Amino acid sequence: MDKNIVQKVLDEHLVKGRLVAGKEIAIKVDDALLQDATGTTVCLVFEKMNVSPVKTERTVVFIDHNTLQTNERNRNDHKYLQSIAAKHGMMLSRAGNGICHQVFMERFAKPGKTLLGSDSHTPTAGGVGELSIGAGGLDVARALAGEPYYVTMPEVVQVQLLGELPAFVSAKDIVLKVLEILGTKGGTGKALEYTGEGIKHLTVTERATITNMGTETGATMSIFPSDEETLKFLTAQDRASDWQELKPDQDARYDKTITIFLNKLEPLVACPHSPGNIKKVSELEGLKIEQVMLGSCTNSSLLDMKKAALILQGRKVHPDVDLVIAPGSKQVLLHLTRGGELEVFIKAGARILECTCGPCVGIGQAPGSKGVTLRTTNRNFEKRSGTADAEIYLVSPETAAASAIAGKLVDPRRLKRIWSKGIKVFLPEKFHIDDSRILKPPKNSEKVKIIRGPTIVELPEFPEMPQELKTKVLIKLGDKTTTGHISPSGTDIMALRSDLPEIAKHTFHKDPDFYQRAIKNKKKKGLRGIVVGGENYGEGSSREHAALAPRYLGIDAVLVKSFARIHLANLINFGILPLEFVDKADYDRIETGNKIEISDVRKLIGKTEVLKAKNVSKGFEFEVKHCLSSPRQVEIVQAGGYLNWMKKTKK
Ligand code: MIC
Ligand code: SF4
Repeated sequence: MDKNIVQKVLDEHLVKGRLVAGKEIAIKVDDALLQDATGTTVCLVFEKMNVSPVKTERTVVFIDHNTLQTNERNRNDHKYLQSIAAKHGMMLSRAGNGICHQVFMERFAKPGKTLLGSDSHTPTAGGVGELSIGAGGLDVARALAGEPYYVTMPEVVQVQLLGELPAFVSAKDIVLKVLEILGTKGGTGKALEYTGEGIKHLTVTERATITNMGTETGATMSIFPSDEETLKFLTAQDRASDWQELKPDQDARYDKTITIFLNKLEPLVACPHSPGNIKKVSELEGLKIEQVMLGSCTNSSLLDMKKAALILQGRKVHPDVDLVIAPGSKQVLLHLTRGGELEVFIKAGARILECTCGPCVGIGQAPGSKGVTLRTTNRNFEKRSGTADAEIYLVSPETAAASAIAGKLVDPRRLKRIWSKGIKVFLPEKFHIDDSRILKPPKNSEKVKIIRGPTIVELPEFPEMPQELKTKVLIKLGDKTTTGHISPSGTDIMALRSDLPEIAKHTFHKDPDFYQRAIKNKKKKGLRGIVVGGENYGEGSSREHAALAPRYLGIDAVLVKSFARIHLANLINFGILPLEFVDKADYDRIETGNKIEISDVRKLIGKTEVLKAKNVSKGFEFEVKHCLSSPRQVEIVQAGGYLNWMKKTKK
């Protein structure tokens, strides 16, 4: 049978199951990516598995998120990660070397391989043709221990790109169009495979912008073919030998096709507070802005930076605007230095930041109250910038640069007055290669001592699932609750990722009483907690603290209208029962404080999907279904989480 790219790569890596959409499969993981904010938990879990060295072919730990070091915590994490990487055979990219997805694309991604990363934007490497998936830290730890990755076989959606982009419309606008079509839920359970003659006009880094932000549709992965362009990029990175051709067979079938006519696209913008809230830039022109940020794993490549530099050349950033620029990697920064673009930025009045995630996730450069910030990043969730009432608009580098000069949102096509055919920038035939900030594990790893500062706290043990579910609704949330709502980002709180008791205090931070309420409930004998939510609960980041912290606070179940993929896996891995309403109207009949019970739940989840729940406080019964899609997942939740299950099954 003729296969598409997703089927080809998965078939080659299949360990269990059949490639039937909706069914659980297990695949071999070739490469793994960790970043510091999620990586400490990956490593704490990995240590409990008693395996060494890691079994993946190539594993890279990146220090790119928590790098402000406003107290000892960040640096303690870095030292722990550096020593544990050396101990167990992982590479480590030091702070300042670049953002994980950008550096992985430059120096590691290989067409046809599989990559699992403890960061939701891991699919970025799909721009090079590596089949890459973002996952919770526990799943990544298991991959390091040599276990296959279990995932639901996605439907494969062909995204056909036809024609060529008009002047001043860019790859970011393509993926914003995909978001307009699919929304932030439409990609759930799907893989987005890009095809069509329009692809050949896109460089690898432009493709990576598209695969990066496919995550915002909820898609499991996004992937491009590996072709001449890919070979050109890998050759320029001195990695031509990593290339292999990867394309769909002639009569490959897809579950669905989306066609985008590139010639018809125009600059788009994702408005607050969702990446799916897409409008045309031309409709919003004139919106006053106070900050522009160029960077993040979506748009920090050399190509993006060069385009912005060309627009800014000889011009000044508007006096009311802060333009902050974070190049994606040291490699990018070096080229900007040599090519003179850095000077252009400085003369234009930009503020140059370190090559890290930074403002993208609220680590520095928070806007003022009600501030409007225009960013080339991928997420604009409420509060993500660090300012509660700020508004983030997501745009292309062209729109960002043109607007920084104007002091308001402008359609970059206005620049056709200067460049009638648009701007063209070229990538070097050979990139400057310097991997000296990527540390390789030493040969004598037995001598390496793991540096465990006092802020690196062991994970606690969790109890098994009780026979009966007896819970109180500790919080009721609406649609699109992101993992950021559950466990926030930003400098102060992300610094607590290796200290569960501390970070747990910030769970559901919008409700300042939540923590105390949960602690009080936890002390009551025989009563546990339940969280009630709406559609796409847990969208956004892969951070497992959004499951781990509620678990620590005595939450046994989460009952929602629907779940986002990675968060659902995290709940199961940490032993929280994921439940969905059978009739979504029942959501309206439940309030915070209600007591919800399910009799004999532990036994029943192994027998039936639909369960009878009782709202004891209001005296009615309703149906829920559990979201455990295999006997293995049932056993994991019954055991109280993967680590308990592992101990039981490996005895
Ligand atoms: C994000 O973009 O939200 C993050 C920060 O990179 C997260 C990971 C984390 O929370 O540490 C992600 O995308 O998974
Ligand atoms: Fe870093 Fe932002 Fe990319 Fe997350 S989305 S990896 S915070 S740059």
